[in-house]
Amino acid sequence: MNTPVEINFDGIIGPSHNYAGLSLGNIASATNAGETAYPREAARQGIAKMQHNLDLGIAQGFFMPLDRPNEGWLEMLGTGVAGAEPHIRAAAFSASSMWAANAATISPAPDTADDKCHLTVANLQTMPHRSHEWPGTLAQLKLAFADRDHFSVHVPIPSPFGDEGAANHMRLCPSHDAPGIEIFVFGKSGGPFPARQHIEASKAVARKHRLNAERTIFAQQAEIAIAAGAFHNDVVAVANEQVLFTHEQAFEQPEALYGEIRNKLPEADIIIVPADQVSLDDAIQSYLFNAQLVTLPKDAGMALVLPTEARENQPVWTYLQNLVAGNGPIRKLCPVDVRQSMANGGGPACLRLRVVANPETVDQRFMATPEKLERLTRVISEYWPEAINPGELSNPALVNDIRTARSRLLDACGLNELDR
Ligand code: SUG
Repeated sequence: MNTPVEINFDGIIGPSHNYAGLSLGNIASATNAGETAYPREAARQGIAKMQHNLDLGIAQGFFMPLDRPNEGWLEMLGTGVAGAEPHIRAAAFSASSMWAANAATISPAPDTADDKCHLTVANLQTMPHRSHEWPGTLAQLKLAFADRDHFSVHVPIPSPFGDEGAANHMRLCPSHDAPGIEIFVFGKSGGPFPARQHIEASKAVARKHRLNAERTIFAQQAEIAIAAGAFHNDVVAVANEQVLFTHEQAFEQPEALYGEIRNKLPEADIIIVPADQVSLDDAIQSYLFNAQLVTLPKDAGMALVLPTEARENQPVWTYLQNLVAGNGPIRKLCPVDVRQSMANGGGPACLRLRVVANPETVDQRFMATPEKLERLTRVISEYWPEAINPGELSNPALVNDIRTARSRLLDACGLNELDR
């Protein structure tokens, strides 16, 4: 079995999961600031999503939560957990590495000049709480994809060029194991909100991944989409194999982009959701595009693994039901409950990083099986805090519980070398 397949690596939701309102431009994060979070329930929801995808017949992997609070980072800022101002303390505690779509950008081997799968860890420098993720993420990528015959792992793009990883990158191809085209979506401005992906970062990633310029596209994200709360492109568009499923208002120059895509990949199937059926606001509230658009085994077509919020939004659900009733490639809707992550602006697709590779070339400690997911659930049920309010982050007992919880998970996966 040497054919590369799509593997979804989910970020396990860490024991410090909380709602601190840290992400300007992310409506859910702002709305839920200060609410009590439920890390144990959150992590179980994440595991259930992974099990659901295994049940669909999709290869699944995972990444460990990072060591939080990040005391090394606080030290660089001349402070510590007890003395830090609340917004800095919250940034040090954030469990934001759960959103693995922001971990790195991936170019599978069929697209690259040296026939290796290239991964560039994202610098995430626009948001302070995410800017210190990359060293911990890089350590895991180097372990998981240590096989140098098949993978090439790159350090982050330097400042000041913000890079948010796969959330702003789409690949279209006839099938996962065939050469495809790669679309890098960058932001220029977003009204009152920051554009997090810089074009120079996207171009640098494309160069480092040794992509063919003829099969690479750079497209600007619509300013109105960012201003409406689509802080990453994967909130308004998703691609899988030959299908691009996108909101009409996702891109600044949609017609030019669709033309370039059809030109470079004639078999592309572009499904455009019109704003008069699903408004940008409904798209962002329901996260219908933050679905995992996956290819089902046995020629069963494609499925959208969606947040349950999409089922509760009437225009969105009506649109989706009509979509799967038609003759198009998307045939199945699978709502999953990831509400704890959703309340921080992270849907099913945010929680995963797609890597096209032969699973046998990946360090098996990062690959999921039903038994392993059960083992992880036992650790989570025993050690993850039940509830966290951002007001209690300075409590030393909580810090201790969070540390112990992560260590037990590393033990369970044989990944203690990731311990600090
Ligand atoms: O970067 N939320 C994340 C959500 C990331 C979603 N990822 C993708 N769209 N791929 C973010 O805005 C909120 C944390 C807080 O407010 O406590 C947060 O970081």
